[in-house]
Amino acid sequence: MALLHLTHGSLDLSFPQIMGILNVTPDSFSDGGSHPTVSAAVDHCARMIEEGAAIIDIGGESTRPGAAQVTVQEELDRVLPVVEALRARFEVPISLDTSTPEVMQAGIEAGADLINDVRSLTRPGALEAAAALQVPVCIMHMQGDPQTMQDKPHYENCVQEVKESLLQRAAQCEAAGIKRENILIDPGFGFGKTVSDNYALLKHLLELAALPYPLLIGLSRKSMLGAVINEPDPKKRVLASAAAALMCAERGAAVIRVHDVKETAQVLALYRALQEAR
Ligand code: 9MG
Repeated sequence: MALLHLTHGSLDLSFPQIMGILNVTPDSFSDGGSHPTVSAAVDHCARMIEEGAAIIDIGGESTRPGAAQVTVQEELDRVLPVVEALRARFEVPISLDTSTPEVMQAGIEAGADLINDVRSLTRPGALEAAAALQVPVCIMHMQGDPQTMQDKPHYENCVQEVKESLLQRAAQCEAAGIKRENILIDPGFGFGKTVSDNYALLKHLLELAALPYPLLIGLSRKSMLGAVINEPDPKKRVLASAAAALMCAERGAAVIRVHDVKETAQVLALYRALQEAR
């Protein structure tokens, strides 16, 4: 049984686990500004835990193309009170969606368990901070940076290049002192990828799941879904998100990062029933 050891409990990765998204940003692409107070944010987490989230991912910086830049202090002011309040009320594992070393340090001290960095610990000081903290990290593939990544993504072979890039970055993390059992990898759906790149990655996800690191996946409400179902409003992509989560579970995802926990838990219950059928 693959277990991810965390300060607050552990995650059994032998079956896909749900990571519930909590954006404490005013401008996130699908739920920006939904939680105006700390207490509203914690109530939303309570609902996600009740619905089946095994871990909560808290982020204070939007990575939407064109999103406003935040200062370190702004990010700390958004994230820390929620981490503290959530930790005071629940034992649930908490993930920090951040690229900022100061937020990693303060967030882990406030009770978070894992670092989820879409920039793969490339900001100055991030790799060293994560290694010193000795907590699990999720490193994600992105071509370019959030401001420009969707301008002209280009690959000769997206699946191969994403795989090689993740393996190379994971090796650098290990060389910096992060334990192999503390590294998760993520192909970064929508981060510097065309719609067809994203579907190639989804189709060949098993190749990434075969690598020696658990696979975390985020495609909840993303535009790759909207492009196929012709739905411009992210909030109306719930059914497509749940279906995509099921596809990821079937292709070896260990953690699935979602907005819609209840619907995802339902499809994963079906998946479990199928897995356990004789
Ligand atoms: C913060 N964030 C937004 N999308 C994401 C994704 O696909 N994966 C991970 N790990 N984090 C994400």
